[in-house]
Amino acid sequence: MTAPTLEVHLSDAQMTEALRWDARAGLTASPKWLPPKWFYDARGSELFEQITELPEYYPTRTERELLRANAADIASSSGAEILVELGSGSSEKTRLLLNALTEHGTLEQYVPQDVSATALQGAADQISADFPSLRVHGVVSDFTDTLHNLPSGGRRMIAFLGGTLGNLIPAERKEFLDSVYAVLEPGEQLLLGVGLVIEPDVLVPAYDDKQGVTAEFNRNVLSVLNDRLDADFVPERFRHVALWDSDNEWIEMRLEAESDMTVHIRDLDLTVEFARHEQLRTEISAKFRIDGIEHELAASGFGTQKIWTDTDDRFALVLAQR
Ligand code: AVJ
Repeated sequence: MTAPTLEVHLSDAQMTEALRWDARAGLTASPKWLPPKWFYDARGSELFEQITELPEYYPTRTERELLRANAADIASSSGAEILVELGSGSSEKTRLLLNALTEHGTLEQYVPQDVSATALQGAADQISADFPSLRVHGVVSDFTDTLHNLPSGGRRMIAFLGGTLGNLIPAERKEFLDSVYAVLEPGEQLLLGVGLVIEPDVLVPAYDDKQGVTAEFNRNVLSVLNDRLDADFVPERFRHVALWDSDNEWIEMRLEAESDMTVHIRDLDLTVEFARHEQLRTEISAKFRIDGIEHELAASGFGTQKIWTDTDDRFALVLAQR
């Protein structure tokens, strides 16, 4: 086995700089917002792993079952030599794909990418140990600006699983799909995992679990600001809110101030006032319809090769080709 290599495009300093920019923009806006990528420090990544095991959070296990049932089919529809995975996190579900692609005999290299260096290092080490013939090269970066540094020298498939595409608003999704299309060669592929529009009484509890793990995950973004920007948020004074926006067909997570509050973001020299019950938007998680996602892919030039869905139509794997 060769040890995995790790490439860091997002230094700690760049990360802080990006956070400074986002925090200033989002916390001085009305309504206030923060981008979801800041959930994932070591603690946040750990909390997300806990979320994936909650009874209410169906996406991870549904996608895992879809991958398990269809990995061989995906592998034979692909023939990829390099698997690039955006937002790979723990790479747990990817093993199913890696198994099928190595059995299929084509795969040579796995390139997991994530914003969380700790999650990535752990995943890269484990995958390397379990797939000794595979070259593993991890990339620490923001997926929206990683695409320029993609490895080449083999037929590539970019996997973007877990429904993370839904964290982008439609204009950002268009920009993202355009740039994926631009870096791929004709015949190369994109494998998307997307949550589908389902009944709100299944959807909402997935983002508002009984044990309160999602609430803690949500509030963790405030601890990230405290740690990185020397802010003085008291996370426990914010209530977790998850709601289904039926017009936009997305889940929105917010943090609601329980009382009037003054917060200092010392590294930004910024004082932020919260009125009692004021809400800060921390994430959107859009859900898709099959014709909608095909349409978005086509608008960026992709052809849809194949779609797999679970029996309850809660989640879809979509294989698209440039
Ligand atoms: C990792 C972005 C796919 O949107 O379902 C889980 C993140 N947020 N619970 C999602 C999340 C709240 C998750 N993604």
